[in-house]
Amino acid sequence: MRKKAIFITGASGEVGHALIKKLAEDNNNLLLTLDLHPLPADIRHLTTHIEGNLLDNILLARMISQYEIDAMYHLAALLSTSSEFAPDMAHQVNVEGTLNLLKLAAEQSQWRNKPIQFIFPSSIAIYGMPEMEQSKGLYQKVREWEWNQPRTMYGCNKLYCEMLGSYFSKHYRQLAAEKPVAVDFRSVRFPGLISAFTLPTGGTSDYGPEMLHAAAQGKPYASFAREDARIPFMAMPDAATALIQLAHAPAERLSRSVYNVTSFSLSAGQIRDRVVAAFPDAAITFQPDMKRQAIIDSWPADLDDSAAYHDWGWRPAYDVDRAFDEYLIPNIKKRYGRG
Ligand code: AKB
Repeated sequence: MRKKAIFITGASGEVGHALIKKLAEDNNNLLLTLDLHPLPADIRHLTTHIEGNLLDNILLARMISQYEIDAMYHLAALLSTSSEFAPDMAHQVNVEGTLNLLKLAAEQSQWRNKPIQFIFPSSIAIYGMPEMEQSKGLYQKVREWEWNQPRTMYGCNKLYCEMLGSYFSKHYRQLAAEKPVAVDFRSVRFPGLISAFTLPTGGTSDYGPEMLHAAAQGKPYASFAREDARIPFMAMPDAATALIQLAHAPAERLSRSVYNVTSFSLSAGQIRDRVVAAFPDAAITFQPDMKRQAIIDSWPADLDDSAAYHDWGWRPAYDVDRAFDEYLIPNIKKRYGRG
């Protein structure tokens, strides 16, 4: 008899860390995780972990022979800066990996005559605003269907996979004699994420969390983003909540397959001010990398997440004050022994 499980890819990453903790709060959830890397020690006991590649079909087949997967949270991805340095690999991981899992979810939905849930984190990187002064300044809160012209490999990968997911949930095998049971694909577009417990690698919104963690460790930090660079952000616990809340939303309430979610919009200078207020000895300077800055400039200053609010009651628990004063600063101080 196969064991029922919730499957999480990219489990060793930042979102995986927060999501595993949150899902494990419910004892009924049996978690099965996959990543190229081992899990951080503090969450190892919460899940059955497989170290492996999501492009390894033999490994996936073996997994399916042992587990009945009800939901997949497909987090594995190369982030935006890393993807620019390794675009072929980004396409393999971000697109081929997703397609592989969508096919698996479709096959399992058919076998079990029941839609498998496929929860997919997308990103503000799917937006691309060509002329910062003319578009980013004018269009503050961007809606889901606007400015879908990414300028990064990662943004292209995410946008295409949103479309693939939607295709698998609506039209996959549409010409077959009998249309098979479809995958239940749902996606959120995340802003930059900030965690008190983990640091991102290879993203372009990393200057926010890097600034904060460096200051807490008493290390100087030179931001690769300009002081006035502005994008939306969200505290990591809200990212895990958004994924789970969307997974639990009744299907009939959902008017879209992809939703913006966000919390607060800050410039790099405003993040610096909050960091300095908490760590007065912080040595933060701005030494913009114009190439990475151009990517930041192409992302919207803020997101309109009203569709998520209307359809499934999305509201971040952490606005900017709660995020810094109640979650980030106290936990980071504890983490680095700063009082
Ligand atoms: C990145 O910077 O690549 C990510 C993202 C915005 O999706 N944090």
